[in-house]
Parts: sequence; C-alpha cells; structure tokens
Amino acid sequence: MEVGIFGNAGAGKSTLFRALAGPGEGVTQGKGAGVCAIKVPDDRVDRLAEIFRPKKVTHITVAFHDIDAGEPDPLSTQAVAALKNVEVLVLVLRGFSDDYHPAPPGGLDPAKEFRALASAMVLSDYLVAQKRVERMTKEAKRDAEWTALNKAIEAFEKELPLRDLDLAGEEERAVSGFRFLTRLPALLVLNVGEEAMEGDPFPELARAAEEAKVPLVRLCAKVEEEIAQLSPAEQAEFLKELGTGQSARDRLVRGAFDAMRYISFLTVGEDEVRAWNVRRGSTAVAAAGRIHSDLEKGFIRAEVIASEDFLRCGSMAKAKTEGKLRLEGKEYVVKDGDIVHVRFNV
Ligand SMILES: Nc1nc2c(ncn2[C@@H]2O[C@H](COP(=O)(O)OP(=O)(O)OP(=O)(O)O)[C@@H](O)[C@H]2O)c(=O)[nH]1
Ligand SMILES: [Mg+2]
Repeated sequence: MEVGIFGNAGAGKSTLFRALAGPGEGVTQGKGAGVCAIKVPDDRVDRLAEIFRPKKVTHITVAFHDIDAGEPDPLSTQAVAALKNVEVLVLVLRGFSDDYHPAPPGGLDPAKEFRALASAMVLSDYLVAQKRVERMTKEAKRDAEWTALNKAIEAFEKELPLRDLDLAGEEERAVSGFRFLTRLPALLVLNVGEEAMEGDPFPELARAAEEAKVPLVRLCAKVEEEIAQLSPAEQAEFLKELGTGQSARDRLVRGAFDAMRYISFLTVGEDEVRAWNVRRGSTAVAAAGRIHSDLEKGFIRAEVIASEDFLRCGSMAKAKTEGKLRLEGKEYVVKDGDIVHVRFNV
C-alpha cells in the first residue's frame, strides 16, 4: 500500500516524513526520495500475540513516499509521475509560521491552499482526459472509455474530483488505467505550529474538508519528529503528558489505511499471528486468495470468529462451546477484525 505525502514547498512534508519514519533503518532519505514502511497499529494483533505467543507477529504495513514539490509548481511533471504509483494522497497544508518561516503575504490560509491544490489536480486530470477524448473523437471511437471520460470531463468542468463520481464496471476500469490524481482517496494534514497543537486555529479548513468529504488530521510535524526520536517508553510517557493516547503518526497511518477502504482480517496460530488487508466488501474466497492462491483455488469453507469474541473467550475451545466460531462459505463478506481459518483442498 503506497501513500504519497504531497503539498506545497515548505509545507512540512519532509518533516512529517521523518516523523513517520523515525530513526529506524530501511529508510531512504534525501530530497523527495524518501520512502518508509510503517506498521498499521492494531491492538487486536498485539492482544492475539499475547495469547498465541507465536514465533512471528506480522502487522500490515503502509509505505509512505515523500513526494518532491518541484517548486514553484507542486504539480511538476516529476511530482505527477511519482503520484501515479500511489494509492492514497496525504495533502500537507501549512499552518505554522515562525521567525525563520514567515507567513506568506496575505497570511496563513490552509483552506485556500487546499482549494488551490485540489483545483490544480482537477486541471491536471482534465488536460489528460481532454487530450484522450479529442483523439478518440477523431478516430470516431465511442466505447465505454469514451463515455467514462466524458463523464469525467463534465465533473472536472464543475471543479469536482473523480473520487466523487460513481462509475462502475467497464467505465470504472477504463478510467482507472489513467491513474487520475483526483480519483485517489485523499487525507488532509494540517501542519500547525508547536503553540497551536490544542484548539483549532483554522476552522475554515475543517469546513472545507467536510464539504470535500476528506478526512482531516491536525498535527505539528516538528513535535512529531521529536517524539519519533524517543524510545517507545518515552513516547508513551510523552503522549500521556500531552493527554492524547495516540500519536499523530498512528492516527495518520490508520487514517490512510481507512481511506483506502481496506479492512483487516487476521490469521492466528503458533507460527504466526498476522493481519491482512482486503478491500471492504471482499468475500471469504477473495480473502483466502490474499493469503495464498492455493487457498483460493481449493477453498472449501472458512472458520470465522470475530476477534473481540475470541479475545473475550480466551481460547478456541471456549469460543466453540459458546457457538462463536462459525463456518462460512465462499460468498461470506469478511468483516474487519475477523479471525479466519481457511479449510482447503488442492
Ligand atoms: N515551527 C515549525 N516549523 C516547521 C514545522 N514543520 C516544518 N517546519 C519547518 O519548515 C521548513 C520546511 O519543512 P520541510 O519539512 O522541509 O518542508 P517540505 O514540504 O518538505 O518542503 P520541500 O521539500 O522544500 O517542498 C523546515 O525548516 C522545517 O523545520 C512545524 O510544525 N513547526
Ligand atoms: Mg521536502
């Protein structure tokens, strides 16, 4: 799962990226080149691991990319190319100013910044769609792609992103090939100054986010970067002092995961306790295929129990006597937090 951290020059993208990456290894850094893999926090995995004491515990990971803004235009060819490979956009908006980073003329206005970025993305997509449609019109092509692109153009002309457009089947497939920027789920990050971590200095942005139906996370990238340098014990202590149970890092990772419309299901055993991601609405047989293609091909049934039920019971034996362990068929729609054991035959 690839997430692109994107926004105007100086908004705090790299600071946020370092806050996410922490001091750990495995991180490539440098201007615009950073990528780091982060665990999606999931206390069900941790609690199940305490019960099973497996050899291995595997969380879902999300890869964050620090996308270079390519001043002065954040949508440089290079940035747009980098964004073609991501599944979610994290848009960082500037909400801080200090002696070294004075506010731009007209003052800080993250809501305006968001609208400008959103409309630049609409324009970028519009040009792509327009070019393709012109060509198809010349060639007298009138297929699903043509219809879908015209619907897209209609949306762009109203300044609407493609994520708001209902497309299905062939039209959806035709459009997905273009990797339009406005089709990507987005998450807004308001990067506020150290002094503004409490309260809401920019209520206008909250309104704009709500209107656009995009989640908004408020944080101070600089403070988060400092937190990320601490040991896990010190981090917990610090978060307690701040009065927030969860670091902004965790909120952001979780938010990006949810924005992709993924849910997690779990597999348990003495070897491994593991979380897997599947799209919301996936069936049991699709979930089986996520684990291994053999499990999909030879799928017989899935034994399913909600992790909450299992954690309350404490063991499979108890869960069985309480009737919480169910046998489900291929078409069962997997729910977030289901513990799944696939019976298969190849
Ligand atoms: N006071 C304060 N300064 C910050 C904060 N976040 C970032 N900065 C500073 O703002 C400057 C720009 O931050 P970067 O993280 O490099 O911004 P960027 O978006 O990566 O910028 P480009 O890569 O140049 O597009 C740095 O000097 C940061 O230290 C913050 O929350 N508070
Ligand atoms: Mg940077």
